[in-house]
Amino acid sequence: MNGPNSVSLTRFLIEEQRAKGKIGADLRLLIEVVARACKTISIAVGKGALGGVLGEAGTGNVQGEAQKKLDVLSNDILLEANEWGGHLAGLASEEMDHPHAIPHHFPKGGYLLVFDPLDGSSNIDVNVSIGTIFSVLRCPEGMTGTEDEAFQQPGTTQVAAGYCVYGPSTTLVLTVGDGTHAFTLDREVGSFLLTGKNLQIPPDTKEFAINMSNARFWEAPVKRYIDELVAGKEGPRGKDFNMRWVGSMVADVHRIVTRGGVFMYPIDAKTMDKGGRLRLLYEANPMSFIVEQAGGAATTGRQRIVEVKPSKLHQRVPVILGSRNEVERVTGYHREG
Ligand code: AHM
Ligand code: MG
Repeated sequence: MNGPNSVSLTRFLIEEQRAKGKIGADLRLLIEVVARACKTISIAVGKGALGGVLGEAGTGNVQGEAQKKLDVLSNDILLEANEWGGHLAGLASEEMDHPHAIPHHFPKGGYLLVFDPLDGSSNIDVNVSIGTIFSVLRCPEGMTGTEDEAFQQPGTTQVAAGYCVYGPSTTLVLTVGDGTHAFTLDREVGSFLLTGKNLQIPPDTKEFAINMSNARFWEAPVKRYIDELVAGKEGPRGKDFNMRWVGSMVADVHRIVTRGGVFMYPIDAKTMDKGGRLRLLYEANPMSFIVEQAGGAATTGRQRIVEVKPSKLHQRVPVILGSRNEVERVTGYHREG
């Protein structure tokens, strides 16, 4: 892959800026800085037990979840990398109650960055793929970027979104609203190289991802849909389906972006009072943008995810995304009730 004709992330972004006018210099800088932070996180993750970074941090986040050392470290890496560049008005993350203000001695810019620094916390200590998810918004007029409300924008306003999966290879998947593209980290050279241009999620699939242990809590439309898949060839779908559940949204979505499938974390009796399991602003919205730009679909079961108007920074939402025809089918079951 690496050679005279390889396209680095930098070159890709400059060409998007030059040829298509899709992005400006500030957004290009922002994405490059996030990518650089992901490289640093990738190195920390890769050291595993040797780096002394595994285990609990001994703290909790705003959502009452125990933080791992790597959750905290990844959050700090992203904050430090992004606060000095002059491209951001503010940053928010899963690991912080409220947005992080840009220190006064640094210039401020017009963008907001919101992220899940290390998604898949339960997989950190067991050497299973984990990742970073991020979304870029514009800071609304009249706001400073330190208010929760500044970030509470529907996903349709995202100007860029991406994730970086730390698996057997480190892969950054990105959209700036002009398709979804994948870049693999060349560890020797230290740069991300374009390895997948204009990824396309097949509209049909034989693979689904859901935490089956929640089956008894599901709503009727989800139960109906999954029962049909599990019934296989002998059931109403007339074909066998296969199930995969990594337990890291990044890894499950990356599989779907690569070869299709449907990913579901629906609302259920256990998460009803919270509105769902996954977070809207830094999990569901960026993943929905990426999936839609790759020809897939993403809904709550009742509404396109990116059209949900957030009322809280850490709002949760039901998630059904991936191969278009499957997402439409399960959304149809919700409509029928
Ligand atoms: P996290 O952000 O605390 O890691 O939680 C989000 C993760 C997702 O990556 C994954 O899809 C889901 O939680 C797994 O949930 P479960 O443990 O119920 O299978
Ligand atoms: Mg997460």
